[in-house]
Order: sequence, then structure tokens, then C-alpha cells
Amino acid sequence: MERILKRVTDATMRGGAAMLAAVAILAVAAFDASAAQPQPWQLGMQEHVTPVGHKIDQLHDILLVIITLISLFVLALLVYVCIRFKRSNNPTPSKTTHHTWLEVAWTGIPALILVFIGLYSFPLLYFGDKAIDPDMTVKVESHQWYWNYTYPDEEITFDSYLIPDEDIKDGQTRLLDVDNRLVVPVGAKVQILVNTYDVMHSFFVPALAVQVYGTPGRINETWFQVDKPGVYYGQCNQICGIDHSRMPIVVHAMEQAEYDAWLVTAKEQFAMNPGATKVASVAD
Ligand SMILES: [Cu+2]
Repeated sequence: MERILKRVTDATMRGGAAMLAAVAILAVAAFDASAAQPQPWQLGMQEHVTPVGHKIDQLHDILLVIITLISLFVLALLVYVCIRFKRSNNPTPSKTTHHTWLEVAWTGIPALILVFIGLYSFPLLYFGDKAIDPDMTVKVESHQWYWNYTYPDEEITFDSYLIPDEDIKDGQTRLLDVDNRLVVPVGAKVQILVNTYDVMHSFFVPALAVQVYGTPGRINETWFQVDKPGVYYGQCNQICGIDHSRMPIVVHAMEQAEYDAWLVTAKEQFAMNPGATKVASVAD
């Protein structure tokens, strides 16, 4: 008996150690998620780095508590009903078909729960909807199958293509890295205007808590204000044709000075319609 007990205790200890190791691996994975791309065995969301993202985290935490309580309550009811009203415990079933107050309660209480959730979710919807007093604007145009980014105030525009597998260098991520990244300064409120050149696409960057459809004939708006320098990966997440999986989004948030330096080279490299500028200067 003692030997069996010891074996069981040993097995439990081993199980516990394995569990701890698993938790440690998951914790490391969660920490790595600040690299802002999906991680193997990742649980939960990527770390958010924008005001909208932080509010989404809060809403998520509230919802997690609510759904856990509801699930436990329903489970408890089911277990109670299964035991209390099984045939041996309840040979003559009640013929009750209506119970006014019970029906008022099971309609009213869930409605109140939804109103409570709405107190958090509706303001969040409006908060993420439009940039109030943005510091800069980027027009995002989706194409089959690449992105075009335009900074109207800086008069630059450029395409952003996936780096093919054969050209991937060390430190780049296959199927996620692009030739030209969308560069923004940390702390700036960036208004994003999304439209499409052809079919529907979707501008989706999880760490920035941004997902907007590019819809033909419409300009959709969103915004973000990145609070941490880094490289944030996203993908088109509206099925848009054969190369849907080959139009990733890379947002590089850098400090203002670094961004200003980038802007200088970008203006040389990506000037909007440079011919027109030259003609204008000749006319002066
Ligand atoms: Cu697409």
C-alpha cells in the first residue's frame, strides 16, 4: 500500500513539475509576444501597445469574469437538475409549465448583464472609431496583393510587398516581413484612412488593435497611437484572392528623431509624382 502511495505521490510530483515547466514555457511565450507577431503555442492576445488596445484588454478581463461566472452557474444548475430530478429521486414529475417570476428573471437578468457589458463596449467602439485631432494621416490602399501607403502631408507614397522566401535574410520572418514598412513615430496619433484599389481587403494589426476593411467606393477610418517602439506585424484578413496570404502588414514605430531621419530618405525615395514637383519649380 505504502509503495503504491509513494508511486502515486511521485507521479503527482512529476506531473506538477511538468505542469510548472509548461506554465514557464507559456509565460516565456507570452513575454515574447511583445515582439508583436504570433508565437508558437501562444495563448491569449498579443501585447497591445495602443490606447484602444489597452481598453480592449480591460474589456476582455471584465468579460472573462462574467463568462466564467455564467458558465459555472449553468454547470451547477445542470448538475443539480441531473441529480435532483433523475427518475429515482423524482418518480412523479411536476406538471408545471409556466412560472411568471422565473421567466421575468431569466429574461431580465441576462438583459441587465448585457446592459452592463454595453457600458464598457459601446464607449470603446466610439473611442476606436475616429481619430480626434490626429498628428498625422496615412492613407492605406489595398491591392491584389500588396499594400500602398501614402503620407499626404509629406507627399510620399510607396508600395509594400511581401519578401519572397528565397530573399528572406536572418532576422526576417518568412511570410510576414515586407520590403517597405509603414513607419510611424512613437506617441503620434496616426489617423488611418483605408480604401481599396480592387476587391475587399482588411488592414489588421493585432498589437495595434486595428482592423479595418478596405471596401470599394468607401474610405474607412481608424487610428492608433503606439506607445512603445517596435515592429508590429499584421496581415490582410479578408479573403481577397489567390495571394491573400501574401500581403502582410509591418508597422515600424520609432522614436521621433529616428522617424525624422527616415522621412528625409523616404522623401527622396518615395516622392509623390516627382515630375510634377519639378515642373512646378521651373514655373516658379
Ligand atoms: Cu487582401
